[in-house]
Amino acid sequence: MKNGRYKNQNVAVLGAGLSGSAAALLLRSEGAEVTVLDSADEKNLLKSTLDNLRTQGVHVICGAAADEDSTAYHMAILSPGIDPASRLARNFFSRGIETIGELELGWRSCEIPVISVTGTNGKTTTTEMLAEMLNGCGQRTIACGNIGKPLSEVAREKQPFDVLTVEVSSFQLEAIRTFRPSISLWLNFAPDHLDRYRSVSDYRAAKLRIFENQTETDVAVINAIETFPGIRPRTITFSAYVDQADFRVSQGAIVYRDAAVLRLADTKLRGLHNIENLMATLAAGLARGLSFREMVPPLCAYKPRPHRCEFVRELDGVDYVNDSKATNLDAVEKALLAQSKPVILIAGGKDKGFSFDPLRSLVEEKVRSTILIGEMAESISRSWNGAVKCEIANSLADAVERAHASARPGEVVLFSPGTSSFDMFKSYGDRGDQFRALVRALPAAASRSDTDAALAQTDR
Ligand code: UMA
Repeated sequence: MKNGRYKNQNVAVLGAGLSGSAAALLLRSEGAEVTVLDSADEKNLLKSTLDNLRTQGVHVICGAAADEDSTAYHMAILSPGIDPASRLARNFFSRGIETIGELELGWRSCEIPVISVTGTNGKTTTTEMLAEMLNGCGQRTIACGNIGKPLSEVAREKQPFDVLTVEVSSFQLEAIRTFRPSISLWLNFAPDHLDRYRSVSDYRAAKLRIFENQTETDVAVINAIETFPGIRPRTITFSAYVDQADFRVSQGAIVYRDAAVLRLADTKLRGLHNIENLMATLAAGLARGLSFREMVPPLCAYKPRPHRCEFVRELDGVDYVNDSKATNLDAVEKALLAQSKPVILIAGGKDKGFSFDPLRSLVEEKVRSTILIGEMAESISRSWNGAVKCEIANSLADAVERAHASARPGEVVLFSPGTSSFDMFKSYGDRGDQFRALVRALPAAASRSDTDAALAQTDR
């Protein structure tokens, strides 16, 4: 018989993805009887995940039976991707069953201080860079949370870390109760996820919960161009756009209170948005008691992850850049601003409830031609009609072909979709991997004309 804080409790876990699976295994390890419920049919879920859960004594209910389950539970754990307005979640709220998010569950079992990172864009880069920097400075940590490894999994594994570096999304924060990071990072804010939230202010309110349980002894690293009335933690501010901040930019360097601490040319990151990510990382390190002398070498060694303005190749004088991680307009704007060459833009994807109108003037300025894909192709074409040439492609392969055919030497083909991938792909990673493979398979001009000549021969 297992012991633990959930002994003899009957707990439901909603969702059989990464979060649900991690939550179920943590609860089992702490003595609970666990049922995982998922609205999808069993054949559409990962067999290895379900097999592993069942081997650990977890009961699994899938499909319509999950949405209609009427068993009594002590509490329920909600996966972040499940909308509280979904049938599955409402079935628990309407019965008054205490429902918390997976992040909150992981936090309750976690005995290690937490640094948490939120923001509309740059969360993953900053979380990963911060974790690499802390480890490089001898503070043992792991990058977890929305980045891919759920906090509940880290809490169950009980490895000897000094601090946890946790990427947190609005979906996770909206279901917290006591989650209290000792250091919180707020990178930036822009409209997103309007398919889930009724308004931009609802989305911001969910994110602001990162500060909710922090006290005067905690630290908030915040973007100086935003206001956060009434937050309790001590603040460290940063900005690449204004000078009234603890961290700012001057003469090609990041400056902290008038002393240059990091030369930008020494890092592998480019663009003002990445400078802010670097500033926030330095600020978090400072709050952990590190010196700039310790922090700078690992920061300069950090290489950004794939799918974030990732240079794929140069072909016939044209650069190909994979920015599949751009799942909102703010990210496309930053990717466009970072380009110094005329752009052939491939954009489009799932309809998340917003229009591409706000990018119209920037697109007119930076983009020579656009190729649109996915659910939003028609709507983006309407938004940018008259500002730039818009073509609609019937697949990503077709879009890459069209871009290759029309790009001229000295231009850049930028794949920055501006919305999420789930209409055509498994994830932004899958979408970016497919783009990269398609680009790598493109023939160079010489071999293209060889092929054309060979085809012409055959035709004759
Ligand atoms: N499901 C239902 N009923 C519903 C809806 C979904 O049962 O009404 C089920 C699905 O059938 C599926 C499961 O819920 O089996 C999926 O749950 P999930 O969407 O929470 O996915 P996880 O695999 O648990 O991944 C989540 C995060 N996903 C989302 O927030 C959408 C991952 O972030 C995160 O890496 C992971 O937990 C570990 O913490 C991804 C993401 O896209 C990267 N995040 C958004 C973003 O970054 O913009 C917020």
